[in-house]
Amino acid sequence: MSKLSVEEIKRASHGLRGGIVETLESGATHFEEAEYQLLKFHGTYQQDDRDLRAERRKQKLDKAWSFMVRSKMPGGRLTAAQYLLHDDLAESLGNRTLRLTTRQGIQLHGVLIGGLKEVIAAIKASGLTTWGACGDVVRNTMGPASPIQDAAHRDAQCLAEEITQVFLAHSTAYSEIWLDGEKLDLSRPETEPPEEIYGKTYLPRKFKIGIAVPPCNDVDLFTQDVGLAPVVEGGTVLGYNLWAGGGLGMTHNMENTRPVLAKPLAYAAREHVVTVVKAIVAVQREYGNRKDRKQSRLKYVIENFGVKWFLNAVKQRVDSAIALEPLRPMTFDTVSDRLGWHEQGDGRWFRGIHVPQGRIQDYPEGPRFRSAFRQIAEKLGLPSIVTPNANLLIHDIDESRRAELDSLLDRHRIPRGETFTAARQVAHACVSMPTCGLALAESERVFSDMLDKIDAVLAELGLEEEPLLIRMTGCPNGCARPYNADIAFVGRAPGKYAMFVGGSHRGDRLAGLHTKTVTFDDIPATVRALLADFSKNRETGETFTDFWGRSREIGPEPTPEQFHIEFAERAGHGPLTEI
Ligand code: SRM
Ligand code: SF4
Repeated sequence: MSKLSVEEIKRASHGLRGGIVETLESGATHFEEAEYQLLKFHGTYQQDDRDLRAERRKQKLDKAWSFMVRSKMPGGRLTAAQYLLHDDLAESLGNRTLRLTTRQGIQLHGVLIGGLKEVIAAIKASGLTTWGACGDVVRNTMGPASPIQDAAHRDAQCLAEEITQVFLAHSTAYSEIWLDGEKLDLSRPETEPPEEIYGKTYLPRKFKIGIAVPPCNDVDLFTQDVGLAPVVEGGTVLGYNLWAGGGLGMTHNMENTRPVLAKPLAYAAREHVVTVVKAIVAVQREYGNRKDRKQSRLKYVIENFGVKWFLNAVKQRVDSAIALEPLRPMTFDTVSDRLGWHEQGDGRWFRGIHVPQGRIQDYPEGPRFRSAFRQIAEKLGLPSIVTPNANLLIHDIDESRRAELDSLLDRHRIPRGETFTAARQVAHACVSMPTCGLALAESERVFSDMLDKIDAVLAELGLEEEPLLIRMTGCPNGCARPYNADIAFVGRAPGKYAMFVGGSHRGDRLAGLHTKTVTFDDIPATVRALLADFSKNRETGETFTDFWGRSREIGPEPTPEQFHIEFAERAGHGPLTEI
């Protein structure tokens, strides 16, 4: 029998049920393709331990199957109890680590099929959900991480919650499968709750929304399908600027796949923002490519039809009284997190803690992140926020308890991230090996070593304070958002990476292909050559981002057709044309 497409699987799934229950009850160690695709909508990915693959194959054993479970928290907010629950689950049913994600989620790895129901039910009971954390729906909505008590931050967080509620799929499959909810009589489809927003086949692909409060662009809003930022006047949020059509995934050497930064769309008054976002999603549902998943993101709809057409299509789907005006002026200065101590604005404090690659674990002889964060939640009862750079902010801290928190961190040998080089503070690498089924090269596990070497280069050149954005991924899908970084490494094959240069620490410029293949061992020397040039030729006060923008004769960023062409070759093509 020929393999069903994801569209066919969704259509035949009875609201994303498929045969998930049957497989769960069968005692199988893993799911077959159709159920595996549906499981994503429920917030879990089937994986296998890739470190063990070869040996198990030799021994004629099946793969070592397990599941990643992803919790979805709008704007990354976690109560102390919710944090503790994840830690408990990691201990009893996971691989004893937690992974903060680049969309402010939290992942458990290594859950066996027999533990899935308990894990998902417990997360739901804690007030969070895994429903729609993955799959062809609106994913976790990102919001400004800093818990600053002003109108813009508060409203952005409310909006992230509103968007989350509006875009939850209505199917009762989740409650039936994982929460022992009432079973739907599948012979009476009229009893199925209608999916007004998604329809029977949901969206053509994943859909991502992020809200930033300027000047901080921590959510990397230009990489989102829809990016939003509040316009504030006299302490009141009047409305939001909207950008649309960002997205990063591409395939090496495949010219019609490429990252795209979101384009300015419109300004909408606050009371109409959710309606406008719903209209944008509707256009993508209707026009997104359902035949080729490599062409199915909103970015290609907008690239193919143009922004003007797209804005008109959105206008046609909202009440004519809703004004979609030109964007109001605003600027962004950094995608970085606020590490260290900061005032919230309500007399209390928050503390940003750097978590290397977002992995919460206790390192033998090193920092004990897991024990420290457990105690912060358990003993101090403090809530936390996952940042878009996969760090953790602890907040709502009274002045009188700051010393207590610092001493707890010291006892667990947690380094002060705010003292790191500026580059290290914001650098990130995706999960990759051994859990990610798509990884072509290492990322998370080699990143700290690579940063140690780059730190040495920065020290040698006196660039420790330079706001340099460095990111790495194990494949071209772009989970650590490499393509708008100053310098990025994207896995091609074991030990080999494509190197991209020329994005920006503000997140507002696309990088270009510097070198098709650089080996892991050659990375420090290659970075050194770039930074030595910068150090020698920069103008006073110029950042690497600005230096690159000024000094590239061929233009700072590639046009779409140039994306897969190395700089050296592009240079031979003459000056850039306008995008
Ligand atoms: Fe991602 C697929 C991990 C953020 C683009 N991503 C995957 C999978 C599920 C692999 C798979 O499909 O089998 C990875 C699981 C690895 C593991 O073992 O945990 C994975 N993505 C992650 C996380 C955990 C990386 C991290 O270091 O934190 C992030 C989870 C965020 C969350 O909580 O929801 C994560 N992924 C992103 C981002 C960044 C973002 O959303 O801001 C991107 C780029 C932005 C974008 O979507 O364009 C991203 N992930 C992808 C893609 C490429 C999509 C495309 O349009 O081509 C895939 C592959 C796919 O969808 O086919 C993918
Ligand atoms: Fe896996 Fe690739 Fe995403 Fe890294 S970028 S987590 S290797 S899919």
